[in-house]
Amino acid sequence: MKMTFRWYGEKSDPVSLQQIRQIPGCSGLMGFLDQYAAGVVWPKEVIAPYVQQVHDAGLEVEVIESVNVHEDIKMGVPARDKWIANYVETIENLAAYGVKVIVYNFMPVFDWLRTDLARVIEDGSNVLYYDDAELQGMTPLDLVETTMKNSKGFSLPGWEPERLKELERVLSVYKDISPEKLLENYKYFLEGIIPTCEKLGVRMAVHPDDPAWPIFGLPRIAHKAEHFDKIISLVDSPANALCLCTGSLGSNPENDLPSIIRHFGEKKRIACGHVRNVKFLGPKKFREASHLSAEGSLDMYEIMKAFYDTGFDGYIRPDHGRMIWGEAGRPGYGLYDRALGLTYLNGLWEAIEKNDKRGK
Ligand SMILES: [Mn+2]
Repeated sequence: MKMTFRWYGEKSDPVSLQQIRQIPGCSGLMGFLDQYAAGVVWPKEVIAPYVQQVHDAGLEVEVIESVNVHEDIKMGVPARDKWIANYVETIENLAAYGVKVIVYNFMPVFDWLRTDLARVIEDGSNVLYYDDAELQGMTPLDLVETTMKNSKGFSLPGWEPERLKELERVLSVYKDISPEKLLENYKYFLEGIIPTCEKLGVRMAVHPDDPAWPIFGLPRIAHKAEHFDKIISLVDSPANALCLCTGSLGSNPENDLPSIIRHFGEKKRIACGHVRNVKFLGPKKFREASHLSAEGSLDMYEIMKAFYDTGFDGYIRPDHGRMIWGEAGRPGYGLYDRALGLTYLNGLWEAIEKNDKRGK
């Protein structure tokens, strides 16, 4: 297992590479180039200096996140072939600089979603928060405006302004797209990219829907074990893998994380993990928490043990943290609480590994 840390790049992340380098037991990044809209080819001329900069800081960058899938691909319209060709080119360009895992999602229109980006909790810190009841009175456009207003000037992955221009038109197209149809479009996309991944030794890692249920009546097909069984069989290849995000899947208490990890871990279809905790507050209502088991609703020991027991040798990173110690930063992506989370997860792993090697 390699422990990593998400970084948004020099221009849009207040956290520096040197700070990340100083977190004990962190081997590298899950990196990101945020200047590109979905569908645009990530050029080698930009990837090369980015990777060099990370290496110069003493870190690896074998995972890249948020290579977003163009809406035309998800909607299955004829223009998708062009976007798939672009996607293939981005995979080739990333692979040329040592990238081994690409994280993406197949959520229509909306990426991850919260109704409050800075909910103050008992310890005085603030966290991301979701209450489905609050969403009921909102239109998708209301939600976008609120999220933009509360993002403190940082762009949020999946909420890039250029993606929002055509929001209403796109929402109306999705009225005629069933989950089955979306899955067909997904298969078409995978058939277009997986042969290249296999050739280059790259694994695609699909991120679960977040939260783990449909929103605004849009089809969503990646938020429970049965969904991922279907997804990995669309194209049956080790390159068609999962990014097991415990916080996203864990937003629904019906998702038993350790058993889901064991199920897909045994099939060797988990390429990477985002590991964090959430605290259930009611039906379709949760807030985020520190990584510690005791402070949320998920059992982080059992989660890490499931990874360990299935021989997981991919990448893990802490995920969203609280905003603590007066830090100002991108909601969920401050340095401090994620660094605490990382060392905690490393501590769990060390204990699990040593116990195992002693035959306990
Ligand atoms: Mn995640």
